[in-house]
Amino acid sequence: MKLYSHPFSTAGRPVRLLIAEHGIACEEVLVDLMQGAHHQEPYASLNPGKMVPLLDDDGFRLTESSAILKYLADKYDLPEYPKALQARARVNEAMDFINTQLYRDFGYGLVYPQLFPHHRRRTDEAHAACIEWGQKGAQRWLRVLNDHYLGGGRQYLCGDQISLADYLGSGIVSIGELVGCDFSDYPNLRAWLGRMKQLKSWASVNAVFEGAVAGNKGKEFARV
Ligand SMILES: N[C@@H](CCC(=O)N[C@@H](CS)C(=O)NCC(=O)O)C(=O)O
Repeated sequence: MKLYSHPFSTAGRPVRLLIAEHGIACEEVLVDLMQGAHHQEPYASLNPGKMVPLLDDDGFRLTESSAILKYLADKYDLPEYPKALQARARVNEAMDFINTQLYRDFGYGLVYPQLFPHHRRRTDEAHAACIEWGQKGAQRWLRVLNDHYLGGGRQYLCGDQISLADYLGSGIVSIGELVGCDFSDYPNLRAWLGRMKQLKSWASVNAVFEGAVAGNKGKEFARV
């Protein structure tokens, strides 16, 4: 089995974390996003969407981090994706919430436009409006995570057991650290992220990402 990804990738880090935590035999293939390798052959033909991650399980190719996490959990019978109907529905619910509501405003509205030149809007006004919109939306969705998903003393997004939603969620929430978010307004979320960072593989999986966080320290950004 091969995982095509990049160590910095928001969508790749949750998959790499799950693989590392469970010691799943999987070769990591670097797709050098910084050099545009995802737009070139041979990768462009493997994934017409030209994004990472991509899992190749003996010729069965799968994109979308959420689908890859679920596939691995089913294949290796991992407890992070419960089989009971309603428990599984809760995990799916949280993953969809994170991947749509939260990621859209937090990642694509607030964080990425401040970091990546190709996310810059055409005019300064349009750019500022995008960031303001993303910031407001992100605050709303982070509040839901903090008060609802992680309210009532819950340790993880779907209760007291870690699930795939925590893997996906910690990959996406942590991108706020690239623009200096410390999540002090969201104490349950902050504690949960700290809990995820205690996983034995977090540091090794996220080393490149944490390097980028350190490199942005002290810079001015709009944050939540
Ligand atoms: N919905 C996809 C998103 C994948 C994605 O956004 N990948 C980014 C890296 S985190 C990428 O490949 N970006 C390349 C580009 O934007 O050109 C998933 O969850 O797998």
